[in-house]
Amino acid sequence: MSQTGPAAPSVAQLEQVKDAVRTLLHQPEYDDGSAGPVLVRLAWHSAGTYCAETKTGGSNGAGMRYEKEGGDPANAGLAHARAFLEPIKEKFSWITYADLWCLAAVVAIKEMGGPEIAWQGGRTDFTDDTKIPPRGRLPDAAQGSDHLRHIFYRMGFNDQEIVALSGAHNLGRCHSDRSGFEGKWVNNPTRFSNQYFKLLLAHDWKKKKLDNGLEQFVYVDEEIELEEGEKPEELMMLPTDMSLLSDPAFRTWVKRYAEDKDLFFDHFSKVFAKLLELGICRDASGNVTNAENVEDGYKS
Ligand code: DDH
Repeated sequence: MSQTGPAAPSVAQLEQVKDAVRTLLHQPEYDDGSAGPVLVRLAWHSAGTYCAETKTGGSNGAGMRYEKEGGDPANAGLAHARAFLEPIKEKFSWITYADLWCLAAVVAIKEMGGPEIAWQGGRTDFTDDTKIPPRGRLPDAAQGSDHLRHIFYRMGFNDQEIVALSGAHNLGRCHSDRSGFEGKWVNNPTRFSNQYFKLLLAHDWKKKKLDNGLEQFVYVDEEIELEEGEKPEELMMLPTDMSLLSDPAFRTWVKRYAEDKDLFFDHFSKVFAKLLELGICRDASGNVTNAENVEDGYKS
C-alpha cells in the first residue's frame, strides 16, 4: 500500500462540500422539490453492485460515469443525480466522484429528517471501465422475496437488513420514463420516516396493470377531503415491496419498523453505512487499501 497519497480532507473541507449539497437539495422545479431522493438512489446503485464472493463491484470507482454502467437500464434517471452534483465536483475537485456520491446521500438523508449516517472517505474513481462488474446485479422490482434474498445475500446482507434498506422507499418516486413504474410510496416523499412500513401494513393494496404491461400495487385514500377539481392521490408499492408483507421473516421486521420509528432509524443508519462501504477495504487507520489508484487515495 502506498503512503504517497494526498492528505485526507480536513473536517472544514468536508463541511464545505456538505454545505454545498445542502444548498443543492432545494430544487423547486424538480420532482417533489428536492434532489434528495434521486441522490440517495445514486449512492445505493453505485454500491449495490457488490458481490461478496468475488469481491467485485461496490461503491469504489464511480463506474456510472461510463456507458457500461451508466447506460444500464437499471440506472435510468440517475444521470439527473450525477448532473446535480457536477457543479460541486467542479468546485471541490479534490473529492472523488465515488466519495461525493456517497457523501451526498448521507447529507440528503439527514436533511430530509433521517438519521445521522457514519461516512468515511477514501474511494477513488476508475480511469477506465475495465473493473465495472456485469449488469444485472441490482434488484428487479417485478420479482419476489427469493429474488430479494438472492440479490442482497450476494452483497452480504441478512433479512433484517433487507427490510431496513427497503425503508428508503419512504423517499422519492417511480417515473414512467425511468423504471416504467409510476408514483410515490408515501404522501410526503421528501421526508424520511417509517411511513412506508405503516402504509404497507395499513392498506389493502390492489394490483394495477400499467399501459406498458408492468404490474404495481396501488391504494387510493377515498376518505381524504379534496378541494374542487383535485384528484385523489394514488400511492404505490412495487411487487418487491409487497413481498416484504407476504414473506413471514420480512414481515416481522416490517411490523417492528412500523411500530418503532427509532428502531428503524437506528437500523437504517447502520445498514446504509454498511452499504456505502461495500467493496472498500480499509486498514486499521481507515485508509482504503484496495482503491483503483491507491497512490491517489487519501492517507490519514
Ligand atoms: Fe429503490 N427503486 N429499489 N431502493 N429507490 C426506485 C426508486 C428509489 C427497487 C426499485 C426501485 C432500494 C431498494 C429497491 C430508492 C432507494 C432504494 C424505483 C423507481 C424502483 C423501480 C425508479 C424510477 O422510476 O425513477 C427495488 C426492486 C429494490 C429492492 O429490491 C429492495 C434500496 C435498498 C434503496 C436505498 O436507498 C437503500 C430511492 C431513494 C428511490 C427514489 C428515487 C427518485 O428518483 O425519487
